Amino acid sequence: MANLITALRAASHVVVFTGAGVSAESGIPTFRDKQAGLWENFDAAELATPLAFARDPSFVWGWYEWRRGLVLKAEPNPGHRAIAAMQSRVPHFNLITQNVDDLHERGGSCEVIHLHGELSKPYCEGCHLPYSHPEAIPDMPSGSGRLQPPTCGACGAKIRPGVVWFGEPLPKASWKAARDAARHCDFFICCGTSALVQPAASLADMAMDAGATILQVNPNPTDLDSSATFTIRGPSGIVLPQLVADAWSAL
Ligand code: BJW
Ligand code: ZN
Repeated sequence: MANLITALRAASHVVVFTGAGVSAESGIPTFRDKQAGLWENFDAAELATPLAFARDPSFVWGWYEWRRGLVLKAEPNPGHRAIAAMQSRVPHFNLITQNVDDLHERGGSCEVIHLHGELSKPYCEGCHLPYSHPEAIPDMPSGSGRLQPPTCGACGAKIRPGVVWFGEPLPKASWKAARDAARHCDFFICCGTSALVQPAASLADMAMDAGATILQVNPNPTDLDSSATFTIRGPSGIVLPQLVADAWSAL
């Protein structure tokens, strides 16, 4: 642990790479958790595909609206805040997230690199025009969980969630920014992700190849266990604030 703190303090470029586990303590289910209520018999990975939306748009749109409602009511947790605090303590910092919520931003982080899109940025599947959600928190879809997606005012096509589904490319600019950050950092923190989904998970390998120290924070084992320089087994809402306190409170 002393070596870890020494390396973190000495780092000139820190990258934090987050996944769904960071928002778990805010009440947002992780991707590979069992889904709740109406969606409990569905695998999230099967709903997050272009094919699922094409086959049953109102079911998939209902699922995303339910999740958007959860996020709107959720608050950032101490893990989000610790990451924001880190940003002001290191010379060069990047936050890369796979999460589609805005809890990092609401927790005080800025210039967040979103690799898998954002729930708050739906767009037209036909002409790609952005769509603005109504202000109000969506009512939980009742009964079947279905909600008809809105249609585009310009071309009439369906509005789709502003997220990256399986089989779709990551947003070019975000992916480039993330790769550049991973290849140039000297300390890479991988937090709350199963590190199963590509190409995002390859960022840790890029950082490793560039010689960075890799710290993993996760209560459960992952494929990164064998290659990370350090692993702290625990929830990010506890581990990250402690890490910031240990590294910088005495400065
Ligand atoms: C805690 C905690 C606490 C719990 N504290 N931790 C190479 C090999 C094999 C397959 C592929 C490959 N390259 C590409 C693929 C295919 C595919 C893929 O990776 N499949 C895998 C399943 C194998 N990838 C893609 O399709 C990607 N696109 C692509 O490659 O395009 C190529 C292309 C190029 C050009 C033209 C066309 C195509 C796109 C991937 C998009 C992923 N999208 C999703 C859905 C987003 C929308 C939505 O949210 O609905 O993104 S899938 C889902 O997984 C979501 C997440 O961001 C992502 C990662 O999940 P994450 O965050 O790691 O969550 P979990 O649930 O897996 O893990 C949570 C972790 O938290 C656990 O470890 C817990 O222990 C931990 N935890 N509590 C800290 N308190
Ligand atoms: Zn349109």
